[in-house]
Amino acid sequence: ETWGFALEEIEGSVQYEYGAKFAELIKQKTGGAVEVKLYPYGQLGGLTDIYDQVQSGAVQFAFGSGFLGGTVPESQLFSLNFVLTDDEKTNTEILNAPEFRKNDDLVASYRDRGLQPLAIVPEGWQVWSANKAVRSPADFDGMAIRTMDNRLLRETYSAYGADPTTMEYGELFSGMQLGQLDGNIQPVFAHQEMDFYKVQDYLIFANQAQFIATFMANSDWYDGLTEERKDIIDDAVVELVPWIHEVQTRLNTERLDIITENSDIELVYLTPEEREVFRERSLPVRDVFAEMVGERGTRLMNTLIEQVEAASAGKEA
Ligand code: 6CS
Repeated sequence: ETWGFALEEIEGSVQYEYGAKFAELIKQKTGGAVEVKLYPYGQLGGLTDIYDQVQSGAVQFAFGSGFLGGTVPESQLFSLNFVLTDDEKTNTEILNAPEFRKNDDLVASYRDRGLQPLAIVPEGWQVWSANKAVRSPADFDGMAIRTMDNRLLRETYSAYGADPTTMEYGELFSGMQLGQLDGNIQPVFAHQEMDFYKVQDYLIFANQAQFIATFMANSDWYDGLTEERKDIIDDAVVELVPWIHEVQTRLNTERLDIITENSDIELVYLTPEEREVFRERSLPVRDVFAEMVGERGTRLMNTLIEQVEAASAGKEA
């Protein structure tokens, strides 16, 4: 038996590493009865084609991130800036605790669209790239920055003073090279493996948000699995939470070294005061989210905010 797993990223990426380890665990736990076949980005078309294929059951699993907003509007929750803590490990734990990962509102939002969410996978901080140093909203003025295709990101970057532009992942390199785009937003590993850093002069670390993807299955297919198989998948997903956190932090660190060794790109780290200006600008976008998704999605956002507050209080105590 073979299960197909569509990735939004190429070989060597965080999603690929996750997929490869998931395949290994599934093979082991099913005694070799199940092979998981990975389809890296590009093999099944563009990003939204991936979501169509998991919805139709052409593949059993997929990752969905920023472009998933058109399919599962509530998933734009993971595009909100300055909602999670400043600690990546804590965020990974909050998002994958049963209280959130198995939250009724979260699960229902995906299941309404034929999808079963299985895990929430942070892949590293979203880092800006540009041809100038950006430290304030004034620096973003007139900048065509590429965002993934969802309204929440467009509203966020408009609030930051930029001109958000959407473009498919695979077209970004030439978009920047040809000057159609002035800036981009990616985790470090992606700036490196997609060669984006070669056509940009600055990497700007604002720690405004992490890149977060949902690992999901076709819900009809999932419902038809035996309890034993569902447990096998759940066990693998739980094992992968700390594992992928280690992998993504290591990959992002190593890739930053590759970038700095192979280019003259300048690294800019925002000060707490500079970050605060963007944080304040991001707050009204929470209301945009609430208005877009209605009661259920708003309740989910509030649940997440409460869990973040509880985790932060716990750390301080
Ligand atoms: O920017 C994008 O479109 C893509 N970036 C990453 C790091 N993963 C998938 C996503 O679609």
